[in-house]
Amino acid sequence: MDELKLPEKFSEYAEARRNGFLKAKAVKESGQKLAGIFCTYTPLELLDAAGMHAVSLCGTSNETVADGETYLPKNLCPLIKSSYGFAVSDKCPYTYFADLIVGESTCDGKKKMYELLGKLKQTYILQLPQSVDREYSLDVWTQEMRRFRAYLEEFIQESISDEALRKAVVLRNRYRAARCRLLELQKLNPAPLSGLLLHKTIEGTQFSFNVEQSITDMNTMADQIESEYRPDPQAPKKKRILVTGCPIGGVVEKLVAAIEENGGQVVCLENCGGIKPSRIRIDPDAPDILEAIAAGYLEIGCSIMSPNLRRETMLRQLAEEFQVDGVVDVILQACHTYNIETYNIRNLCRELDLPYMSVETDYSVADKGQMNTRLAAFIEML
Ligand code: BJ8
Repeated sequence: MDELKLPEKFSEYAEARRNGFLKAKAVKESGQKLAGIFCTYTPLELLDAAGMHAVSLCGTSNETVADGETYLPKNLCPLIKSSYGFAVSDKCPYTYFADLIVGESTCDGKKKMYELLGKLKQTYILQLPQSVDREYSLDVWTQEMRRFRAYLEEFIQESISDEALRKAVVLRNRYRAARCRLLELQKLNPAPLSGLLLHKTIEGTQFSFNVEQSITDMNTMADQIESEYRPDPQAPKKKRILVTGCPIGGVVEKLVAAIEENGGQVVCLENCGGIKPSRIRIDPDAPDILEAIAAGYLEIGCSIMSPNLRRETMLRQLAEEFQVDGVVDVILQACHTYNIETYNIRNLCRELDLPYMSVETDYSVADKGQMNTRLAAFIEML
């Protein structure tokens, strides 16, 4: 393919996490409130309707893992240790600026970490059902939405109207649609973007503190890519890889390098930084807007649900839509739920006749060489 000239917005968003501190500070100085979040189950529409900005506090750096280990067991997922390490060492300005932290009862490690976090900052935990199959699951999660709304109303000392929630649903649907549009450019064959840039760009939109602007920018980037896409028919074909499993923010550089420097290309990011939460659509005109929001978020196929059939359904669809050649399942060390699910995902891939590999890793660079060797061999074999 001819060298694709990427819109400048890409580098702006790729750096947004690093450069967003000043924006967060400006948000605070203007008297607006900031909510720190950790999970894609967080109902952003409620925070929007409360006039609060949401910012991800998920730790993606190895630098604060040691800080986390001072208080937490070493045998814990790096995402949890890094996140807590940031909070306890005051190294994360977003945590520092956050007026409120919102967590969910997802995996054991995260929910127990939130208890400790609650001693440092005001923290609210939404009690997420552990299954979507029970007839009362939606009821439980809807009750949690109602309780959270009441909590936020108390917190901001204002009421949150249904109308504000419906407006927020429309905005977030548009945000998710723009995100999907960008992610789905990779259905083009050959795919136009590197998995690293795509991941960083999507991640960056969570640090812009302006959802409307992010929507415009994502659509502009997609327009530009579409109009400038001219594949070179002579270029060697790359193997099209789907990445699934745990969130990859803390390992994306070594992982994508190992894939893309060895003849592969990450065409589909299924996990939480990618498509998984982006396909949620919520009806803004639903009679009970909180129930509709609850139902939308229950669509997320996370391994903390038992069973977690939604993940398998989505993987089947994505493998076909993105014409995938192989699947790489990323497990953060000590993430039991995703680790155990590798059994099901391996079987699913066998059924789909798709080569599969699971990679267990942490945020250090210690396994960079080994990861590179294993992924090179995997891609070679495709
Ligand atoms: S919806 S994937 S963001 S819980 S922290 S489960 S890696 S041991 S992050 Fe997640 Fe929400 Fe699910 Fe997505 Fe494992 Fe670590 Fe737990 Fe983790």
